[in-house]
Amino acid sequence: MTRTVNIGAAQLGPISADETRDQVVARLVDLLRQGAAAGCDLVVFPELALTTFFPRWFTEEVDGHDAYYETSMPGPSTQVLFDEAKRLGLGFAIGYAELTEPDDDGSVHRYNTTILVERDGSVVGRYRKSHIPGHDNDEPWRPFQHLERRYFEESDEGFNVWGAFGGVVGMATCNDRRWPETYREMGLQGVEMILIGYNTPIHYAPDPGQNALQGFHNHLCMQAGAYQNGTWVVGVAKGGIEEGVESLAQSCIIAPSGQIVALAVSTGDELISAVCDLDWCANYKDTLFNFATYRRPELYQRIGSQKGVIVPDHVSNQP
Ligand code: ING
Repeated sequence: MTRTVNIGAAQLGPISADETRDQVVARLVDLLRQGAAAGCDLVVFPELALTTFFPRWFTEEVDGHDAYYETSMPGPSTQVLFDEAKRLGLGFAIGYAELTEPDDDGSVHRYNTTILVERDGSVVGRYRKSHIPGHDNDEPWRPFQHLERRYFEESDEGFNVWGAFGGVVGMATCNDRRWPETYREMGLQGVEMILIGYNTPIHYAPDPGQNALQGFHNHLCMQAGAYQNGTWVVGVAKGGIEEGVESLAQSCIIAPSGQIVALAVSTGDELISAVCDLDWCANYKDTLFNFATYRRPELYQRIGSQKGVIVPDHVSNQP
């Protein structure tokens, strides 16, 4: 019996700063219904799917954007999303800004979070973004800010996987997809589908030469991650021109072969879907990328210990 999951990637167009949660959730519900009509079991929403990408603006106080965070999930505005998904018999994954309850010392924590919700409405997985890009203070030379390092903490929880939708599901967020370790950490845990939401401005201020390559780099890293770990990868964008900043769309569903099997064609709200055969993963996990047989972990961390290897100054001999 082949294990298949019908996965929908629910790409979002721009979310303006003054769009209310209820207005955004109405768009998400519409995409859920499109997913149900397409026979989806699981619909994947982007990173920060409930609000505009607020780290593009500097606030003097770090809590200056707290109105864009969720203190509970589901919360007052998102309960309808959970209810509709359950009514439709759909699971979903959604990225949002998480503001934690105060610790005993009164401190709170801010994470760029994604949760995985099964078809019965239960939250079965939570991932907090590990690789936080950008900068942590105002840099006026930029046409817009990318202050994720001001508004989100780096999570120390690492990359985990969950048994759900008949397979092994992992999650990552945006910049995580550019790091090969992201996929391998989950590949070593037998992941069969990795869900990745992203908000990616086309303009990369530190090196504008990369602007024209944003689409290429986006698919390059996810296709490589899928192939080298024998897993499905679902990349879901919030794209289009949001508050004057053009962001990459090109949401896609990638097979364990590295092939793109579904691709968004717009920069707006768009659902793409594919019936994903999870048993296809074994074609790679059990052959080319049979880690137990062919992988050499004992070699990989010995930076510079090999004779004659010139180690650049910036690469230290990690303990
Ligand atoms: N965004 C971007 C990403 O990694 C970025 C940051 C933009 C990096 C452009 C490089 C080039 O896709 C998030 N949210 O991580």
